[in-house]
Amino acid sequence: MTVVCTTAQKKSILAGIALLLAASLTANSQTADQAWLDHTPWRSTHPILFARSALGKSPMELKAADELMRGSHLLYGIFGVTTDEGDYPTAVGTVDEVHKAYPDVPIPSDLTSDSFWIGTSQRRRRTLVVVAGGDERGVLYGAFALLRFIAQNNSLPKSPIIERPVMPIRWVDEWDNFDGTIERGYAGRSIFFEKGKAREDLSAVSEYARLLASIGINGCNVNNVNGAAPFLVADNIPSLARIADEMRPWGVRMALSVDIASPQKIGGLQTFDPLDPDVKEWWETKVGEIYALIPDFAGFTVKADSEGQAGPASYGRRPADAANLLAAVLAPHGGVVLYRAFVYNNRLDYNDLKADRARAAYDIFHPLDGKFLPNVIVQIKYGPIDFQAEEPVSPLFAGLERTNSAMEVQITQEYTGQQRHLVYLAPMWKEKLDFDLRAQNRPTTVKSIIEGKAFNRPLGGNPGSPRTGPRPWGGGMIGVANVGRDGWLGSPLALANLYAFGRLAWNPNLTPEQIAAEWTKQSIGTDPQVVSTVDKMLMQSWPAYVDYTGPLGAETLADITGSHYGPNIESSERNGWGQWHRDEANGIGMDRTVATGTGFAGQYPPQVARAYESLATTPDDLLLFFHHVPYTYRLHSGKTVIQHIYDSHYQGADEAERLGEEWTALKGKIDSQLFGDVGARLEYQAGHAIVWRDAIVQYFLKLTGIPDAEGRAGHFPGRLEAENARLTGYKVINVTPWEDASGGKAVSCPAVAPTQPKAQQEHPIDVSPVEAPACSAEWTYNGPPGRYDIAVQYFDLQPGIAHFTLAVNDRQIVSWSANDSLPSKRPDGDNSTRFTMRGVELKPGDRLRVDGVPDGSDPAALDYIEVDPAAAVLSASH
Ligand code: GCV
Repeated sequence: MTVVCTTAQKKSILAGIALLLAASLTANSQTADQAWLDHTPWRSTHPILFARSALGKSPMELKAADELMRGSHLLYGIFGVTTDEGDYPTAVGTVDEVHKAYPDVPIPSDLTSDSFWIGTSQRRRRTLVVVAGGDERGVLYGAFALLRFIAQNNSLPKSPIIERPVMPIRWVDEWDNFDGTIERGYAGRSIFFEKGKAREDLSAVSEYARLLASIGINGCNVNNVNGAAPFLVADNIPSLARIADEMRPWGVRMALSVDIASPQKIGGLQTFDPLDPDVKEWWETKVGEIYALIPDFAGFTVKADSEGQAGPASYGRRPADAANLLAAVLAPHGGVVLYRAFVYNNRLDYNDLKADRARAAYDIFHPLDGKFLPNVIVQIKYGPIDFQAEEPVSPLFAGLERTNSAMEVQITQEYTGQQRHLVYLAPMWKEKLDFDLRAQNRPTTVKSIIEGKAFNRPLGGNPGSPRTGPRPWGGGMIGVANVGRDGWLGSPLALANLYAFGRLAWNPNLTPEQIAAEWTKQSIGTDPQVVSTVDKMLMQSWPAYVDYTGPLGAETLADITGSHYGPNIESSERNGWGQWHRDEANGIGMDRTVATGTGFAGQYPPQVARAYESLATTPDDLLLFFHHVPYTYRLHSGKTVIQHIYDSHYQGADEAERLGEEWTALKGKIDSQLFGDVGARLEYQAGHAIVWRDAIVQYFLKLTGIPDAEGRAGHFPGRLEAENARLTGYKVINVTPWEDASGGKAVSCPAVAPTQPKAQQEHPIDVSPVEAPACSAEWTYNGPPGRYDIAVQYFDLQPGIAHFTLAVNDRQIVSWSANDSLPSKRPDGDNSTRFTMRGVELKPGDRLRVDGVPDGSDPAALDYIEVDPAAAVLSASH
């Protein structure tokens, strides 16, 4: 029902609004639950409030109408006004419904599924706002698009907006386990599962689906691609159906990862051979059980023959056999199979110079091109290795001309700082989407391939029709999100990545800058300085991360056998995982040329292959991915490889520090809680960038023996090593890997065994935390008098909260707790952390002392202190 306000009613509402606006000033401008939908209000401006009017009664249309109300009220900070009292009558419905109700409104009649038209129409001094969808999902997307517009512009669109997504598959994947843990999740526990079943309270699932709908995401695969078999046990399907029920009103279809060995693991069959008729029958029955409870079930994601997951290779079958088996049983129900091309041998021989993990996806899948059923989509990670911060586009995109393909990216920042580092990934994704593979010697960007355009694959061969609803299959984008209960992604600015993923999957022609601005205006504030600063920070963050962790496409230098987080340069080498960079005393890089190397470069179409084959035409940022060169090799930039390594790491650490400085300039302009929270994270990041810088620089200095032309590597003015201090209680330890500590050594305060009185030993009680004595490290300051920043580099281990104090001449000036949750249980680059006390007056002869009190298994380990001339930078916010 549309309620039209009388003038008197309007006046009273506006009077109420003034009061409510004032009240809203104290409202928190961002909570993680609402993310970008908890809009920053356009306070003190005339509000645009919608009146509720869904023309249809489908759940998605009702949600669309509700969202317009809720969103417009939030935008203007108006609470307590009933949703029927808006100024703007709205018509929210499908094309047919709008045509019927308002035949004169010129809506295009060929709107396809998921697409929408937004326009206004003048009716007797009032403005009718129309949101028309090609289908119900399109209506919902249109409502969110209208709010997005108002959130940015504080006005209604002047001319109609018409949009349609270019890719039908726009999914997020979650790697959630049934026990509530999440593989590579950095935001707490699962919103879906707990203790082997779906959670009782699934309200967070609905909230998440709402966020997904607001950016056009239409599918969510809820479980880990590893260990998926238990999810299909018959007793579990009803609880999965509850999850699907929560997402359905938001137009998000549920999908599941499946273990191809399920018929054997949970079905009692002797085999899971994809060509066995009993196996097919098992899957048919299972799929029937699923669709009986989840009628809009989207389909299966498959990880097979990869990293310990079973696969068709066990029976000498190929991925197409497994994919087609599942596709055939899903097809009658409208489901699809996302078969992951992430199939490789993780027991490669390091000594075999021809062995190359990067080759695997193309070697395995290219020969199968054209052999997949039309509702199979091959899901290809953007690069040939594994979500690296810097790697080339996978050549497989060009290697599947007769097969649907989708690009898989990671929103969860596994190799890119795990949400502890600000790294806005849209520029990297965009670079991949825009990469021109020159297939068939003509322009073929990756985006044109996954849209189905490049190889004329109109969504799996079925062009669909404007009136027949969603086309059932085709290419797309998949973002591994791994959201959890801690603010979805565990860090406020990381939400920009989830937002950007959805926007790029909807329209890969958007620019990362545009998306950053959209997100900032909706999430943080519309003040021009806020928008330009946050956008600049976002855009700087990926290059900075590459700079301080890089270099030159060598693949990650993080600990690849453990956390994938801190530096551990040799962890990639001499094992079967194939993430090698082959750094030796005389040279570095993987020779992937056809002429002398693994031949990977030859998997690209000829023009690109030629470019990567030659040193002369390989871009600097991928040099070491394709070539093994001496450290003295000169880059296109004119620098030698080794000098680039030094320079980029110093530059990267400076860039990381600048991110914090830029944020600091927003003080008073944004929500204070957000300001403090992000400020502390950026300070941590700047400190960890130094850990990265120093690890890589000292490692390559030692390996090559080539000095840094700028004289920085190996020289740390103001640094006082803990192992050289006057130690009380502390013992010197060797840190592993050695490059993770300054000079390879640190000091650790030995744990004291808990002591219990004899009587209690028979009936032990919990005596933790242990009253441990402090250890101390003391140095004498010998520099010139002045004001200094004193950085203390320590290792923050889990579990346990060690305590530190810094004293000058026995006067304690600050103390802090090592209470972060960082990976690794021993002191290393995962948990090396910097605390900086700013502006301390020092004179020669002053005694500087750090006391460390261990706690549990955190031995208050210390690497060094560094005394630097005071800089007016970040405020210490530990
Ligand atoms: C789910 C990387 C991750 C694994 C992940 C795998 C994949 O190797 O480290 O945790 O497994 O990718 O994408 O399947």
